[in-house]
Amino acid sequence: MSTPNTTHKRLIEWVNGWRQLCQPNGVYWCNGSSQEYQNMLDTAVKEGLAIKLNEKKRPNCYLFRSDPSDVARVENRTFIASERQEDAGPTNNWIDPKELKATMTELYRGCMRGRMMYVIPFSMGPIGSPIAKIGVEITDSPYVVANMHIMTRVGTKVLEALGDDGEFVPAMHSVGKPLAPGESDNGLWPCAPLDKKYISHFPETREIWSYGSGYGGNALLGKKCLALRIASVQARDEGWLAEHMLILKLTNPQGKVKYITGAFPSACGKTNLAMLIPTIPGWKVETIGDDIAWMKFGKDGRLYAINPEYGFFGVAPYTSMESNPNAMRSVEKDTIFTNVGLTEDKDIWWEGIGYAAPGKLIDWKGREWDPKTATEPAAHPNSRFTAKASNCPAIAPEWENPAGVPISAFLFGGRRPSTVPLVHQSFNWNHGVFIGSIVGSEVTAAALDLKTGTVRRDPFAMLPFCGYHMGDYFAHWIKIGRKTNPENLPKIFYVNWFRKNAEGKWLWPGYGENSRVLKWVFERCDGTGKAVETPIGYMPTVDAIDRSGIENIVSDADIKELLTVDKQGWLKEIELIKEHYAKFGNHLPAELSAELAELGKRLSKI
Ligand code: O2Y
Ligand code: MN
Repeated sequence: MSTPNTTHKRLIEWVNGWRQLCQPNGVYWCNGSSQEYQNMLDTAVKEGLAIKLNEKKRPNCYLFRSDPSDVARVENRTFIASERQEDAGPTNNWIDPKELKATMTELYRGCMRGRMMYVIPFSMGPIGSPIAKIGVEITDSPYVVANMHIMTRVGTKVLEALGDDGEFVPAMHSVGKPLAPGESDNGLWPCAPLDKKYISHFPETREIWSYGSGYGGNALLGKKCLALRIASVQARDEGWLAEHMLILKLTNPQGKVKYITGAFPSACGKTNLAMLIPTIPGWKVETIGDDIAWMKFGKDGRLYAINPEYGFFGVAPYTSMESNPNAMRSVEKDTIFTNVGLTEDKDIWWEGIGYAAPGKLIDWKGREWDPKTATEPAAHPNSRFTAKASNCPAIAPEWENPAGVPISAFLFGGRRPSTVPLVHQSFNWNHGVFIGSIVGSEVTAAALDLKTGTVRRDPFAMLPFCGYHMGDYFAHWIKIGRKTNPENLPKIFYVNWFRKNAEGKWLWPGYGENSRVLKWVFERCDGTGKAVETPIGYMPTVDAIDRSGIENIVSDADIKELLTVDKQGWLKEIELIKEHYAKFGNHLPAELSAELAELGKRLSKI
């Protein structure tokens, strides 16, 4: 139990209202101290919900195992409850806000019985930054409190910044599992059944109501719910950008710096790119953020970005010293792991960690797991680590600069084994918006029930995260391009690390070698970088991509193939883009239909 360290009347009334409805045992206002963080984890260990890992091998680290029904963001239970259905658009689930609030109010009634209600004041972005925003999350989950400590800036200092009547985004969360008198969780992750889970957003009133899930993006409400779905609406109304983008700092051998953001659909290696170690001598990549960028215009007319987060909620499987050494070093201490395997000496293990399982394990479901006989993975494919950004050896010293960093380039990309070349650059801003609007990945998982080879479009990598009509979101991007001189705008590139040849072999080695593409992007922003004009945009000449030292891996023939325009492929692509665009009806900006038509005309000339 604690008393609020605030005189913010609206906030206190908001908390009191939920306290009356949810009927918790008490209310605890989070102060953000390390003692508080430790108390959350100690409580979880006592309840059997967490395991403290080997202090010598993994100091101050904990393992949680979730319920098998609660392992990822649930897109089909995520709702944009705008007043008008049309404003949510064709890519979001919509429910009338009154109806949704009525349903959820009944779910929330008494939902915190037997539990503590935690109030978490948090800042997305450095406290006091003109780009940052404050949220307050109510939750009944100590796991959420501990994770929010890592992922956001939490506590008294946020309440101080909020003052008596500052703006905040109210974010309500409950795991939806009240406890009867004398009942405890008994080691079982609390959550509600799938059909009772609701991850709801009310864009007009900037509210978030989440019920029934304790996992990741469903429960850590600063991340996808606030920093993307609600913030995208605020950004539209206020003339800035809230994007699903990594931010990296790239330094050339002469010490010249450029900041680059990248939007890639989930599970396309954003964290790996943000923490990349270049293979080309003298070049350096440092991390500003791995998932979200908020960008506003500075006085000089350029876009400045902050990472609104404070940590990484990274996917564990296939993170290794080979794929991402900086991520591996980030999780050496002070880390929360969720749904990974547990070794006999209480360390973590997951598929693709870079070494064989050191004997028998306990898998993410808490069962004995033997590498010799296992038929299922030890770690859930969406198992996660939560680690502070400051743990990352590659974090840039200026990553918390309240003014943000000036952005020179936007990268867009997805997994495209065919058609899309290694890299191309848009002719101008509107053409770049066109490129962002057609981002997608070829579907490989039969589980998605789509034909292999089908492109799942994920415009701007924002499909699950845009809080309003995606056609209007495209229009917002077009409008942003008119707010400053064209030379101030970031240059826009489409990259594809996943191109294959006719035999199905990857043409590009990826990982640290992607620095070679970053080098060309840097040079293009610097006015050097050789390029040719093609129907799809500017492309590097074959000698413009530095292949020194990898000529035996990427042959002359390979680089030519990586950098050719596949006319037939693009003509098919145009038909697919038409289908994709048809969904947005009269919300599709005329500028994008014009870009598509122009692409067709240019292709017909070669
Ligand atoms: O499944 C979840 O709840 C996490 S999803 C996630 C986590 C970190 C960064 N990005 C994502 C995503 O889905 O884009
Ligand atoms: Mn993401």
